[in-house]
This record gives sequence, C-alpha cells and structure tokens, in this order.
Amino acid sequence: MDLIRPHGGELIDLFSIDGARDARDLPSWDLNARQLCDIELLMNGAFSPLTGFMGKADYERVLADMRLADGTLWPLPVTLDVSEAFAAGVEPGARVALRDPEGVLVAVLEVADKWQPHRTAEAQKAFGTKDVTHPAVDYLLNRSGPVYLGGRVLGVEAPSHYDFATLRDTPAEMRAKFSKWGWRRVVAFQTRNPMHRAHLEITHRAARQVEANLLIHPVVGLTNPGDIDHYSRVRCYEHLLKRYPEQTTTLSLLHLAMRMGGPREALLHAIVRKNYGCTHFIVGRDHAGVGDYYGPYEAQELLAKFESELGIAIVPFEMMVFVQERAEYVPMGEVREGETVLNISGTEFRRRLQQGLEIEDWFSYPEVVAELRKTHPPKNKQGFTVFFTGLSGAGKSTIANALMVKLLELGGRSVTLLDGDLVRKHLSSELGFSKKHRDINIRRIGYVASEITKAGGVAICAPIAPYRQTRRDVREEVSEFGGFIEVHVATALETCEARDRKGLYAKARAGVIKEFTGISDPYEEPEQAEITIHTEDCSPDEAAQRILLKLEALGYL
Ligand code: PPS
Repeated sequence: MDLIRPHGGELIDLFSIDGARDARDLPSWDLNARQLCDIELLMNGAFSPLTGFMGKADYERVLADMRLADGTLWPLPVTLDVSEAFAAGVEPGARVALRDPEGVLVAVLEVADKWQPHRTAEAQKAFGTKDVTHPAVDYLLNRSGPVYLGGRVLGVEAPSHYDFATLRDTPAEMRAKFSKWGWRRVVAFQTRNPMHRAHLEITHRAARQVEANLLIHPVVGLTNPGDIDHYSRVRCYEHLLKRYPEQTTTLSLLHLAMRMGGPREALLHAIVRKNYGCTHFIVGRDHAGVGDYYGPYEAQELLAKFESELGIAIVPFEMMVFVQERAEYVPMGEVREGETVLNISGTEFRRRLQQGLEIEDWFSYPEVVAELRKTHPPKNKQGFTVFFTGLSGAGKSTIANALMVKLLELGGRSVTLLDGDLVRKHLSSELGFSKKHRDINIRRIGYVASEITKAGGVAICAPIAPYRQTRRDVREEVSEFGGFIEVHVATALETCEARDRKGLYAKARAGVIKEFTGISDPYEEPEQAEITIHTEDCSPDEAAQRILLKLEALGYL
C-alpha cells in the first residue's frame, strides 16, 4: 500500500474573497500572540481543511472524538476566545475585523457561532488534565476569554515577520520549492529546541531509512514557556544545516502556537506537515509532551493508528543515546549489555549553560554551543533584580542604598535603584494608594526591572508592594530574563510605627492619611522570599552583606 500523496492534498485559500470590504466600520478584535499564530496558519492553508475558527459543532466533535463535524480527522480545537464585553456586541451573522497589536487588519471573521465553552471540560478532553501547570490548561483556564466566536475567516493581510523572512514559507511556497528541487519524498522534523548531535543523528537516519529529503521545520510561534528563544535557535539550526550532505536538507520556520498537547498535538503536527507537502513525519519520544501528562510513546501509538487516514507516513524514533565504547549515537533499544551510555537532558544542558560549564563535543557542535552561550551567558554575566518588600518605614530604602553602593564597588554591571518614593515621583506621580493604583505602580516597577535585567544590569526595587499576586507576577516577568531575589524586610508594624520617621503612621492613625499599609490597608506577607531581614537585630550593612552572600550562593556574583 502506498499511502503517500506527494505534496499534500488540496490547500484552503482564505484570501479568495475580499475580506477588507467595509472593514473600517466593523467591531475590531485585537488578536493576542496565540491567536495571531493560529490565524496565520489558518490563512496560509497550514490548517487545511479548516476555513476559519471552529464553530460549536466542530469544537464539540473534535473534543469528543478528534474529528470535525463532517468526520475529518482533527485533534485539537482552533477557536477564537474573546472577552464577555466584546462578545456582547457581536451576534451570529455579524462580521468582525481581526487586527494585530498595531491595529493592522489581518482578516475578517464572519461570525457563525457564539458560545460559552466549559473550559475545564475542554482542558480535560483536549489535554487529558485540568492541572494549570500544563501550559495550555493555564492559557485556557487563566488567560483565555470566556466566549468563543466561530466562523469563516476572510484573509486580508498575512501577519508580517521581520525576522528570518527568507526562512519562512507558506505551504504553497514550500510545495513549489519541493517540486522545483525534484524532492518527491520529504521527511519533516518538528522541534522547539536547539538541535544537537542526537537530533542530527535522528534526522539523518530517518531520511536514509525512508530515502527522503529532509525538512527541518522548527516551531517559532509559541512554544513551552522557558524554552530557548527562537532567534538563538534559528541561528543554531543554520549552523547545523551545514553538517548535512549538500542538497539533502532544508530549513523552514513554522509560526505555530504549540499547546504541548502530546499525542493530540502530534496528530496536528502531522496534518500541518502533510499540508506543507511532506510525505513523512518524524515522531520521537514524548512528542510535544510536557511534564508527565503523556506516556513517552503515546504520540507514536496514536499516529500509527491513524497513519493511513492521515495521508502522511509516520517515522517513529526511539531516543538516541551516545555509546561511549562505540563513540556513536544509537537508538536506546540498540544499546548492548555492558555499554556505557552518555546523555545530557535538556535540564542538565541548561544548567551547564547557566553555570558556564563544559559541554562536550559528543553532545553538540562547538558552533552551536558558542551560539547558545552568546545569548545564554552564565549566571555571573546575567542581569538580576533584588526586590525589597515591607511596610513603610521598615528600612527597605536604607538597605537598598547600602546594597547599591556595595554592588557598584564590586563593579561589572550597571545598577539602578527603583526606590518606592523615587518611583512615585518620577514614574507614578499620578497614582494614589488604592489597590488598583498600587498594582499599577508595582507592575511599572516590574516592567522597568525586567528590561534592566534583560539588558544585563541590576535593578534594586524598594516599594512596599503589599500584594502577593502582584509580586508573583513581577517575579515571573523578571525571571524570564535573569535572577529575581525577593527580600522581605520584616520589621514589625509596632517598630515601624514607633520609629515613624516621616510622621505618616501618626497621620494614618488620626485618619488624615487613608488606606495606609498596615494600619488601614493590608500587607500580605511573602511566602517565598529568598531572604527575610529583621532590622531589629541586623544593621543595614549586615543586611546588605547577607544579600550579597545570597547572590554569591545563587551564582550571580
Ligand atoms: S506601593 O503600595 O508599593 O505602591 O507603595 P509605595 O509606592 O512603595 O509607597 C511609597 C511611599 O508612599 C508613602 N505613603 C504611603 N504608604 C503606604 N500607604 C499609604 N496610604 C501611603 N501614603 C503615602 C510612604 O512613605 C511610602 O514610602 P516608604 O519608603 O515605604 O516609607
């Protein structure tokens, strides 16, 4: 049986109708990053046969048995989630202008369906869990809008990309290239990670095994939070490309938003690759998996079941490991008894990068490692934020100043102090002390700190920051780029009040100042501060020393 249809089936063309007609007067929805990825793949035909965002009937059948309402195999919902407020003004039959964050009209949606999904049930069915540590479940339950709009999408202008423009292809462009190059059999390799020697071995073997050319097809839309950024990865892929025999292999970038949906997502990946004109698709261990939600070979099993219906052949691959005695990579199952197997996990690899430790040649290529070291310097070259929190008068500013001076004395990084009072003067002068305003204030500080950290500097922040969730959000924002050290200056309220350096506590008690932290407004104690300082038995100098030691221990100094 030959289940291979060279260069895919029919592609959907969503640009065939003039979607821009009267678009100026339509209600506008600004697409978020995930929705922009989805619409790009809808519009360029990578999601063929979908013609738009799913309606309720498709959505429900996809969740129940991985098929569209008409029976076509389709594993995951592709839906447009919007806010309740926006949905209230849109009924089936209406048209909606879909725009990018700059306001550029990308497409028009002809709304055919509007409904409120049961998002927990969706999470369970689509991803097999309700656990919000799964990134797609987190999006679904914590970030997505509560109403879905479904309907046909009329393409106006594909989302633009200024990076790696020559490496981006629509399915039609890719198919045209394959046919121009005479590539009748093409095996695609999906990845969201930098590629090392094991990946080269897998792809090389796969291509040889099925006598096909190779398409390295990395995802550069949205991947798992914490993954290595796509700019660095693409530069690595470009280095690696030179290691393949000439004219056998090509590289193209896919602007997909991954859900980390394991087996169901693997099925989606296969459909997309078929649409791109590939005849074979490599499925490795734990394909598109995250955490322990899916078995390591579950994706392979599912795809094998649907292979003939899919119209793309699956090339399953076991994990490749390096056998020291043979000095070569072999599939795990081919390791003989007594042989020494070497392997570096993704986590271990990142640890070595972070600490500037050696990464041996058997694991990767020097040019790939050098590329990654440029954008992922060891911790002692990364930026960091020291975030003080505590009551007014607790001593935050005094310790922050002492710390700043000591860090300047050490040298090597720029140091910026974002003190509570200073920020209120320069950044937040229009804000008061309501919960809403305090949150805006802290988020501004967090944003500035994350930019400083990203640029390799040190940000020392010293606001009261009374709310746990806001501090948590700032931690998340900064940690993406470097270190985040929370310091709780835990001076007791009685001490702060007794000191009352600015006379504010007296005013707060007298009711002259309203919403005063600790008196008439809450302070939520930190649960995960890296350091807690009791100024009653610790001088500012000693406190700053403790912080320096902590920074040392964490590897930042
Ligand atoms: S917050 O909650 O983090 O936004 O507060 P922050 O910007 O750090 O507050 C800075 C200083 O404002 C003075 N101040 C008050 N603090 C708390 N509550 C009320 N209502 C208030 N009104 C004025 C206070 O002196 C804070 O400075 P520090 O340095 O913490 O004493």
